[in-house]
Amino acid sequence: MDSIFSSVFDLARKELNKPLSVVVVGQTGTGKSSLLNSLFNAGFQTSDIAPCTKEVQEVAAFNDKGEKIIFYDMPGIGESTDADSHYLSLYADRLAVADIVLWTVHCDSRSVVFDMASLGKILSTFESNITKAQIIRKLTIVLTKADTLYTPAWIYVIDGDSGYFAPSKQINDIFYRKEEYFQYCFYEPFADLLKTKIDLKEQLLINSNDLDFYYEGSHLFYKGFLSKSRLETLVNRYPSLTPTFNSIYEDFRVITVSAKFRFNLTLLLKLILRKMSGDAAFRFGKYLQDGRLGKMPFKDIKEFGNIIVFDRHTENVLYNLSDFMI
Ligand SMILES: Nc1nc2c(ncn2[C@@H]2O[C@H](COP(=O)(O)OP(=O)(O)OP(=O)(O)O)[C@@H](O)[C@H]2O)c(=O)[nH]1
Ligand SMILES: [Mg+2]
Repeated sequence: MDSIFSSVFDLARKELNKPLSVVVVGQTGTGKSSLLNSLFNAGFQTSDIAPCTKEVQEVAAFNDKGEKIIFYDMPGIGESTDADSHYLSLYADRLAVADIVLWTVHCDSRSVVFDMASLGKILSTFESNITKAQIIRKLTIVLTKADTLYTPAWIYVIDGDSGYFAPSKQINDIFYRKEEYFQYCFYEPFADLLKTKIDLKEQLLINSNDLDFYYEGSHLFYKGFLSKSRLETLVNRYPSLTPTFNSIYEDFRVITVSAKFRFNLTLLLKLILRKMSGDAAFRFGKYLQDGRLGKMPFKDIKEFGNIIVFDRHTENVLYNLSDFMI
C-alpha cells in the first residue's frame, strides 16, 4: 500500500514539476526556427534554400523563479515521403504530451491539402475522440512571413531609436480574411469533436436559431470553434458571456506573424500563455512587458529598404532607403 501510494505521489510530483511545453510544427521553410530565433534568440540554424532542421531542438523561456516553458523546434514536413513518415510519428509523440502546438503555414499559401492530410495522419494514430479533440484544442495556426505581403507599404512606428512594425489597413484586412479562411479549413473538419462547457451564473435564454449551443443534462455547451464574425454576433447577443466567447475564439485561433518584422510576437506569446491556463501569463509576464518582443532598432530595419532607384542616364542611385538618416 505504501509503495503504491508513494509511486502515485511520485507521478503527481513529476507532473507538477514537468515544465510547460510548446511544439512548433509545419511544412519545411515556413519559418519555425526563425520564429524561435526572433522570440528567444534561440540561435537555430535556418536555410534560405533547402530543408534545414533535421532533429528536434529546444529553447526555453525562463522566468525569475527559474521556471521554464520549453519550445520544441521540429523538423519540417514536406521534405520527402520517407522523412515525412518519420517526422509525423515524431509529431504524434510530441503533440500528445505538449501543452500547446503551433502549426505554421506560409501566409501567402492558400493550399491546405498537404497540412490537413498530415494532421489527419497524426490524429489517426490516436483511437479516442477525446484525445483527438484535446490535440485540436492545443493547436494554434500561425501564418508566418507576414512581411512578404507588402504592397501597400508597412508602417514602421518610431519611438526614439527603436520602433515597431504595423501593417497598413489594406494588409490588415487581408490578414483578417486569411485568418478566417485558415481557421475554417483547419477547425471545421473537427467541429463535431469540439465542445466547451459554459458556466452559467445567470439563467441564459439561448435563441433557438443558435444551433451551436446544446444542453447535455443541465449543462450548456458550445459546439465547435468561433469565427471572428460569429464571435461578434454572440458577444452582442449575450454580452454577459463575452469572456467565455473570447476564450473559445482564442482556443481555436489563427494568428499572422512575421519573425523578420517581429510583428505580432507579443500577441502570439500572450495567446500561448493564456491557452496554457493557470497563471502562466502572470508568471511569464516579463516577456509581454511594454511590447518588447515587437521592438526593432531603426538601424536594423534600414536593411529592409529593398527598392533602389537607379537612373540609367546619369548612372546614379536616386533613392536607397538604407542611406536615409534620422
Ligand atoms: N520574409 C521572411 N522570411 C522569413 C521569415 N521567417 C523565416 N523566413 C525565411 O524563410 C526561410 C526558412 O526559414 P526557417 O526558419 O529555416 O524555416 P523552417 O520552418 O525552420 O524550415 P525547416 O527547418 O526546413 O523545417 C529562411 O530563408 C528564412 O530567412 C519571416 O518572417 N519573413
Ligand atoms: Mg527549422
